[in-house]
Amino acid sequence: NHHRGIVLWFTGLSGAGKSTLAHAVEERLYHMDCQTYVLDGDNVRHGLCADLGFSAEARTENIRRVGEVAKLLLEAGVISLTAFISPFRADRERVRALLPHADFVEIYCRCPVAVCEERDVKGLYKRARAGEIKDFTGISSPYEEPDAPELVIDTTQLDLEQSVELVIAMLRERGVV
Ligand code: GGZ
Repeated sequence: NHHRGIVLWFTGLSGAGKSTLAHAVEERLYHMDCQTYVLDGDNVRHGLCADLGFSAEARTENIRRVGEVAKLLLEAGVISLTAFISPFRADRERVRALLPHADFVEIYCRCPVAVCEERDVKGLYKRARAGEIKDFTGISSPYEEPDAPELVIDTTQLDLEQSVELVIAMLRERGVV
C-alpha cells in the first residue's frame, strides 16, 4: 500500500477521547499496511518531556517538542497521530507553521467540559475540583478551541467506529491513503 506521511494533530480536553480515537485510527491504518506512530502523554511525558509540568510555559514547550518529533516522523514518511490537549491556539499554530501546508491536519475532539467531567475516567476532574491538581484544563486552566480545524469530531454524538470512519475518509479525500 502506498501512502504518504502526514501529521494528524488531535486536540481537545482531557477525557474528550483523543488518545482512544488516535489508537483506533492507527489500528485501522495498520490493517491498510500504513506506517504509523501515536504520540501521547503516555509515551512522551514520561521520557522526552519528563521535565515538564502543566504551567502554560511547560505546555508550550511540550507541544513544541512534540511538533518537532512529528516533523521528523513526517520526513520518514510516517503517519503520526498526536494526542495532546494542546490547549493554546498559538502553540498549535506554531506546529502548523513548522510543517508543509498539506501535511498537518488539526482534528478537534469536541466534548463539553461538563461531559468530560461526568465521564471522569481517571478521577482527575474530581481531584481538580477539590484543588488537588492545579492548572487543570477546563477547570483552572484554559482550553482555546480551534478556529478552523480540518476536522471536528463531536465525541458526544459519534461512537468510536463512526469517528474512525470520518478520519479515514478525510485521509482518502486528501490522497494520503
Ligand atoms: C490537564 C493533566 C494535568 C493538568 C495531569 N491539566 O486524561 P489524561 O490525564 O490521561 O490526559 C491529561 C494529560 C494531559 O497532558 P498533555 O501533554 O496532553 O497536556 S498539554 O497538551 O496541555 O501539554 C491528564 C494529565 O495529563 N494531566 N495534570 N493540570 N491534564
